[in-house]
Amino acid sequence: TKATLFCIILFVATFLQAQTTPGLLPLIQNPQGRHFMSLDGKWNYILDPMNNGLSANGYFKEPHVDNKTTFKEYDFSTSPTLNVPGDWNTQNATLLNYEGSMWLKKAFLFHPQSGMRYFIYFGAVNYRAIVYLNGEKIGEHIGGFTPFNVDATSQLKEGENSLIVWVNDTRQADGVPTLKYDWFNYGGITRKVRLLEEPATFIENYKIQLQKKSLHHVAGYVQLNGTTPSQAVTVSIPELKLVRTFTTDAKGYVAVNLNLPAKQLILWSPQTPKLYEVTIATKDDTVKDDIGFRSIETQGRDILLNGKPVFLKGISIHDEAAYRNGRIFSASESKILLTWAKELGCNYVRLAHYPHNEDMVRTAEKMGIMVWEEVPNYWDIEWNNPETYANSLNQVSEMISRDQNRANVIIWSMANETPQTPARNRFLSNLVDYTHTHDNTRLVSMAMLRGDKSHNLLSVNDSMANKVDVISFNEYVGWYEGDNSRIDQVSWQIDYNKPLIISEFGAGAVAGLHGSPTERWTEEYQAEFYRKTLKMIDERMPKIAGMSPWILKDFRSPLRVLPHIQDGFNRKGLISDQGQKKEAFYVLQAWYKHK
Ligand code: GCB
Repeated sequence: TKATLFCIILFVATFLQAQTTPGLLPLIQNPQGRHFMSLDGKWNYILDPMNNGLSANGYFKEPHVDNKTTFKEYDFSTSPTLNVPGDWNTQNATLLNYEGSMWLKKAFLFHPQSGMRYFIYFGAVNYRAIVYLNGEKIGEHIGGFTPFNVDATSQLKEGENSLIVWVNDTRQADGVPTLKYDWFNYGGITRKVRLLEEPATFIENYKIQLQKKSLHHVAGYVQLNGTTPSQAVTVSIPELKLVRTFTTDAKGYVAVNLNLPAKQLILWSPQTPKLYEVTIATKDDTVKDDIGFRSIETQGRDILLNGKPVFLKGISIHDEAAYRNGRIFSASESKILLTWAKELGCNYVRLAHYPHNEDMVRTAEKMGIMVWEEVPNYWDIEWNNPETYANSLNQVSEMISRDQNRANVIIWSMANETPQTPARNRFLSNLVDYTHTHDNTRLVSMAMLRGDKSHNLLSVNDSMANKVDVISFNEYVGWYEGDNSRIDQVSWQIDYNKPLIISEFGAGAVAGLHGSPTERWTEEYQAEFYRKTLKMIDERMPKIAGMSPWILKDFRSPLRVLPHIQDGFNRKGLISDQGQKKEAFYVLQAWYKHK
C-alpha cells in the first residue's frame, strides 16, 4: 500500500540522514585546563523506579511548600546522599542491583558574572541523563561513557542554584551497548561534574598533534565559539620557545600549522613520555594543556611509533577499581591498575569495551603507556536501527573529541566481537570512515571474531579487514574451545598484510585455588594456558604487532554466576579483584621481559 511505501521511504531517508548528518554536540575541549567550579561531592538522591518524577510537575520543579497549607510528596533536602562522581551500586548495599531511574540534586551557591557564559560538563552519566537547572530542562544525553556539556548561561542565577539530573541506567534493546554484555551495569553520575566559566567568545575546541607521518610538523586547528568568531589566537609552547599567532575565520575556525624544532623536540614514547605545556590564548580566553608529540602508522605487518617498529605489550582492562569493584572515580584509582600493568611489563593497554575515564588516559600518558580506546559496539547490537547508529556515531565522536590531543591514544576501536552481516558491515564501515576523516593521526581497528581455514588452521576472515588499519581478533582456544591440550594442536594463517593484534585471549582462575594444570579454575590451569598460548604465538602464528590478553583484574559481571568460583565475577584476571596476583601474571611478565 501507499502508506507502507511511504513508511519505507521515510525509514530509509532517516537512516541515510542519520548516517551522514554529523549533528553532534560540540564538546568543550579539556575542561580541566579551564576556569571551573567543581560540582562534585554529596548529591541528594531520590529513587524513582516508576518515573513518577518525570511528569510535567515533576521532581525537577521543586515548588516551595510549607507542607501544611500546601504540600508535595518528595523533598531532596531531606533525602539521602551519594557521592558524585560515583556509581550508585557500590555506595549503598541496597542499590547493588538497582537498574532504573534515580534523581540526583546538587544545590550550590554561585555569582554569575555578566557577559560570561556557563556550561556544565559531565564526564559521564550512565546511561541516559536529563539535566534541569532551577526547574528548567537544559539538556539531555544518551551513552554511559562519554562526556557532554550543556549550556547553563540563561538558567544560572545569583545565589542558590539547584541542579537536578534524572539518570536512568535501564539496559535498552536499541542501546549501545545493548541488553546483554559481560560487565556490570554501574549506574549514576560516574565521572566528574564541572561548571565551566567562559567569555562571550571562547576557545571551544582545538587539536594540536603531529601531522600524520611527520616527526616535527604540527597540523591542527583551533575552533572558537561566540559572538566575535574572527579573532587572533596565539599558540605557544614556552619550552620550545615557540609562539605563533593565527586569525580565525568567520566561523571561528583556523588551521594551526607549526614547525617544531626537530633537533630539540623530544618525541613522546613509552621510554620518554614527554609532554609539553601548550597554551592557546585569545584576548579573553586561555586554555593550557600538556601535549605530547609522536607519530603512529603502519607498514606491512608493523606498527611504527615515531617511525620505528614497536611491539604492543598489552593487557586488557575494565574501568573498575581495584579492591572495591566500583567504577573508578579518581586518578589514584586509575594509577593502581596502570602500575600493575607496568609491573607486568606493559607499554600498552586495551581500555575495554567503552571509553574509560579521562584520568585513566591522562595517567597512562604520563606513565608512557599507549592506549586502545573502544566504543561499546559489543556483540550484536541493532545494526539496522538508525537511532542505534546515531547513538553509536555520537559516542565515537565524543570519544575522539575528548582524547584527540592525547599522544598515547594510538588506536580507536569501533567494536568487539560483532558477527558479520551486511547491516553490521555497513554500520561499522561508516564508523570507520567517520573516524578516518576526523582523525588520521591514529589507527582504526576493531576486535574481530575468527574465521578459520580448517579445524586446526585458525584464521581471521572479516570483510571489515579492508577498512581497518590494524587486524585485531579475540581467541579462546584452550578455554571455551577444548582444553589446554588443544592449544598445541592449532596453527594460524592470516592473509591480510596489515599489523595483527591479539586483542584477547584468556582463561579463568580463582586466586588461591591450586591443583593440577589440567584442572579448570586453578591458578595452574591458567598459567599453563598462558605458557601454551605464548608458545603458540612464538612458533605457530604469523608475526603479530601486539596483544592485550584478557584481563588485568577479575571484574564483576552478572553473566558469571557459578557459586564459590565466580560469585558474580569474571575470573580471567591475572590479578584477583582483591589485588592478589595469580601465577599466570608471572608467566606473562617473564615473556614480556624478553620481548
Ligand atoms: C570476550 C569478550 C569479553 C569477555 C570475555 C570472556 O570475548 O570480548 O568481553 O569478558 O570474552 O571472559 O568471555
